[in-house]
This record gives sequence, C-alpha cells and structure tokens, in this order.
Amino acid sequence: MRIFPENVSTYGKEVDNLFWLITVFVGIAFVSSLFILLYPLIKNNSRKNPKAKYITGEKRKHFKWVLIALGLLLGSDFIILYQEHGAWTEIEAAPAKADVHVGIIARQWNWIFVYPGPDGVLNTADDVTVDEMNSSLHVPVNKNIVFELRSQDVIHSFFLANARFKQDVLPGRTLVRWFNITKEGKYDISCTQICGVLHSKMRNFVLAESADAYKHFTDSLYSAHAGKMAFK
Ligand SMILES: [Cu+2]
Repeated sequence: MRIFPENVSTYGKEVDNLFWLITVFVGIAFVSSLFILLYPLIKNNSRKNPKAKYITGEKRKHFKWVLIALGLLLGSDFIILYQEHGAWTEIEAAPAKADVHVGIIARQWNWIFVYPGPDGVLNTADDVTVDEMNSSLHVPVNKNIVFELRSQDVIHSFFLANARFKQDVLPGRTLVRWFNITKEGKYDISCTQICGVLHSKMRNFVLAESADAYKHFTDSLYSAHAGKMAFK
C-alpha cells in the first residue's frame, strides 16, 4: 500500500521519515490525552464518588504530573528538532556540485521555465524562456538540478510531491533550491498557495529523462530559438 506519491528524489526519504516520526509522537500525545480526559471520568463517576474532590494541583504529588507531561513534550520536540536539522540544511543549502542550472518563475497563472542556453549559464543573453500552460521542465535524471525560484506577481508555492519539495515563491526574492531525481518519468508540479482565480490551472510537470534525451531536447530547443532570433 502506498500512502504518498512515489518518492523519486535523493532527499525524499528523509522527509518521509520526519513525517512518520512526527506522526508517531502526535499520535501518542493524542491517545494519551484522550485517556487522561476520559479515564477519570469513568473511574470517578457520581455513583462511586457522590462528592466531587477539589484538587488545586499545588501539592507536589499532583504538580509532578504537570512536570512529567512538560518533560515528555519538550523531549519529543527536541528529538524532532534534532532529526529535522540535517534534512533542513541539506534541502535549503545548494549542493556543492550543480549539474544543471534552471530558472523557475511563477506567474498568474503558469510556471515559466528558463533554460540556461548553450553556454549553460543562467541569466545570460542566450537563456531560453518557455511560458506555456501545462509545459514540462525537462531535467536529466541523477543530476543535481539547482534552480532559482522567482515570482512575477503574487505569492505562489512550488510543490513537487514526488521529490518531497515544497517552497513558497515570493515576489521580490530569488530563492535558490535544488533536487536530484533518481527515476525517469513525468511528475506533477502544483501551486500550493491560492494565487488567484486560475490557481488550480497552474499544473505543469517535471520531465526527468536520460542524459541523451535531455541533450536532444535542449539542442532542439536552443537551435529553434537561435533560428527565431536570426529572423528578427
Ligand atoms: Cu500560483
């Protein structure tokens, strides 16, 4: 049984592990608080205890339970913090070796992809911009794809569920993030911040393909673009 979409990114497993860790802690807290609420209610019912007890909670034997609960809560918080620190720094920091640089720009209402052009360097004159509804961002598999996230208008959010990557895209800021997809395929990009009436139409894809197929794609994109530039 698969609960999540298939994980195809190098760091996805860490995110999934964190999800389960937090779910287990929250689950235990949920069940035990229900128990603490309901058990005394049943045990000390009015038939057994016609007169209610008045407990102020100041005595040590009562107050110690507050401290125990606090300790357990803080303890699980620190375990989560400790576990998430590694995943967080890994995903937030760009990897030492970037194989491909691309630009991803959100606008109302589409994802725009900017390829670096024949020189492989982003933000230069030969960059090629693709702004088409439902288009795919082509990337090679098993490569570090480093991307610059920008927004042209409002706050959007870039969500690539199969890579376990989600990041708000903020107007006026450029965020550098990355992923490395380990399996060929076509994966959904969705926008996860309500960004206007056609928010739900911001459906694009990441197409992870072999190095050869990727080269073929960029070659034909760049030569088509060079042709267009020459005609101008
Ligand atoms: Cu959006």
